[in-house]
Amino acid sequence: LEYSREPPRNPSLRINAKEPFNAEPKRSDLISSYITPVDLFYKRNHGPIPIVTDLDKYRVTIEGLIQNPIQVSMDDIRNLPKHNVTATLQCAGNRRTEMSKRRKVRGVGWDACALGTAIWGGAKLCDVLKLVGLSNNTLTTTSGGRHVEFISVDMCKEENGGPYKASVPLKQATNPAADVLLAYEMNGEVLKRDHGYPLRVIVPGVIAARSVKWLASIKIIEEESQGFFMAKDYKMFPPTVDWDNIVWDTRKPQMDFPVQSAICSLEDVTFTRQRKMTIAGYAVSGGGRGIERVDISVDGGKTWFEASRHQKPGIKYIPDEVTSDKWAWVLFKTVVDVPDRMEIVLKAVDSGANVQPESVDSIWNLRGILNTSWHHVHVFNAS
Ligand code: MTE
Ligand code: MO
Repeated sequence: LEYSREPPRNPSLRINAKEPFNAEPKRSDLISSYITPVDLFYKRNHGPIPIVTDLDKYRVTIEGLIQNPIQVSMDDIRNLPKHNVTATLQCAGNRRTEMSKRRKVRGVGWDACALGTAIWGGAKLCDVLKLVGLSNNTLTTTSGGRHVEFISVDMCKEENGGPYKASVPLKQATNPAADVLLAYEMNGEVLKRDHGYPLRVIVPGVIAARSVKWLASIKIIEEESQGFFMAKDYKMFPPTVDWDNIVWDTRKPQMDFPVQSAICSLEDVTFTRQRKMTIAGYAVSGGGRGIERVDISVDGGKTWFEASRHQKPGIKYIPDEVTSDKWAWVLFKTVVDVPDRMEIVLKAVDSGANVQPESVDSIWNLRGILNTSWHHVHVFNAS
């Protein structure tokens, strides 16, 4: 695979793997704004970044278990109603490094910044699928299609040089309220190559592995995509399953991500000379479940208080309101006194009253996905 034509990147990113390029922003950079600037948005790839040069010739094929397959151009997509959806994308591997410290897992190591929030602009997939005669909220096509597969143009080692693939249920793809997009803009700008230029899928509330970049075709299929990243990766196994006894078919592909939070104003071990300190970070949950509460402890988890949280100014959480921030994180902040030493612990609660698990042990899995355990930071006062 050829890595000589990669796009320019912000040098402040922390590189976790060079080829394919995998990088995340510094913790303090991640929470410096509610909307993550494109150059600071984490980048997660499985091959070289494709180059699409001739937009006039670019077509997305829509085929499979439907009556009339078609090809749509970029103009066709732009002519559909445009929607802006504020959504947090989170890699399932976020906080993997921490999980691996407990017991070794396989995969690219990530700190706590393999996520970001952007305003994605594009057409709703449900509107695109109307072009092939599928109406909203379709469960199955007349020829038995129940899933929508997205196929890219990039080349991945895991697919033996073939393209990256993933799928979502047809019911979700044709549901206007699910806000699944074919996005051509990120934060009001033309999508950058790193993030899927010219067109990518955005599946809000779902692990970002399903938001396929550099979209080439859409296929209506019977069962979930058999692509590597659906069938042999990104599945949540119990701690007892290891590489010698794994049976991939026994689990469903992971879709929604669970409630997550992390402290980003501090490193895991922090030395300070100050008497007051800001604790700030993010909390986010999948499936459109908003954040209900962010709990902080400064005594290792014995006592807790609630941190103030803020969403995008002017936006309130309105259930079922398409343009609300139900797909996006909240940022939180609190100021505390600093004793000689303290152990800060963080956990969030979502609108479904789901709470993060206390320790990594109960959720450890061999691929190191979905580490949502309580985040701990140790502070030592050197004054
Ligand atoms: N789409 C393609 N075509 N190729 C990829 O390697 N990686 C997936 C997803 N879509 C991937 C892809 C994964 S695992 C993640 S976490 C997100 O893209 C990362 O999106 P980003 O690089 O825009 O942050
Ligand atoms: Mo990912």
